[in-house]
Amino acid sequence: IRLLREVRAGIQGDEFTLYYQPLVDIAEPRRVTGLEGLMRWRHPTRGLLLPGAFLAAFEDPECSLALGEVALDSAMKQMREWIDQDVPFGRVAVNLSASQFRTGGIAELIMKKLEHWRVPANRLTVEVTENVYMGWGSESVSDTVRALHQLGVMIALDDFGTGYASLANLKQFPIDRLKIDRSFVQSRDDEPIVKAVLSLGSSLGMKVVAEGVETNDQLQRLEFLGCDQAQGYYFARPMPAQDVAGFLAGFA
Ligand code: G
Ligand code: G
Ligand code: MN
Ligand code: NA
Repeated sequence: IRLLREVRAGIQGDEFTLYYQPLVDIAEPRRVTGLEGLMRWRHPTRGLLLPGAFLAAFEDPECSLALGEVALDSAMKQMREWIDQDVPFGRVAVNLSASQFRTGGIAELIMKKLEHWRVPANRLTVEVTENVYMGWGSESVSDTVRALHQLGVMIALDDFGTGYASLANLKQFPIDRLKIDRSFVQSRDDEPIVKAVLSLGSSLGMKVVAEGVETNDQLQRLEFLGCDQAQGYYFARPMPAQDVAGFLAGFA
């Protein structure tokens, strides 16, 4: 409760910002196809905080909405700047929690902000976890996902394999990308799971992203298995926006 109060004050004080981590095509040429925006809190006394320190705020109805707006605004403002400067960032993915998604009007909010920042919808990806899909019996959530998808916003299913999505859900809703949770990517014992997700993705026409790739060895395996994209410390840690243009220029 104290946390929520501090988060609200931090939003007022402009203390929240996005860091960006690249997503890379595994097949040659290894291009950066997009960035995931990850929230950071420049806390006045505790330094730079990761979402783990304020996860509860993403599930509080009021705070989560405000944080979602911060994330969408800062991502789109940044995309506008990069577009104007010809920075080849591809797309930017914004994470939305179940709570942010359940609150009605998120599709309208996103449309409004795309218009305001003059960012084409196909530059935006929305990442949702499987928990969002628990509400997918409910009309509003599926309508929202469909509306976004129809606009051209890409829908990515985050942390895939760790949550509650049923295979029926997967087929029923317009999901463009599956992101394999890093726990599976990093454990050699879990390679059968990685293979299963890749085969599921390929039969359902979804590209698959491996998260948490830290070593060349992991990358080689993923390439051999036919995984589409990778994200992880092997390529880059999440970085502040001002480092992105330099990173992209040096990436080859
Ligand atoms: O760096 P990392 O610690 O950034 O992120 C930890 C977790 O927090 C991840 O599961 C990520 O999806 C989540 N997360 C990061 N930024 C946001 C955000 O802006 N909104 C929501 N809802 N979750 C986020
Ligand atoms: O949205 P999601 O749950 O996928 O959040 C990604 C989280 O994973 C963030 O906390 C991010 O900082 C973290 N992350 C990204 N790449 C790596 C990696 O290579 N290794 C580890 N351990 N964590 C990573
Ligand atoms: Mn994510
Ligand atoms: Na993830």
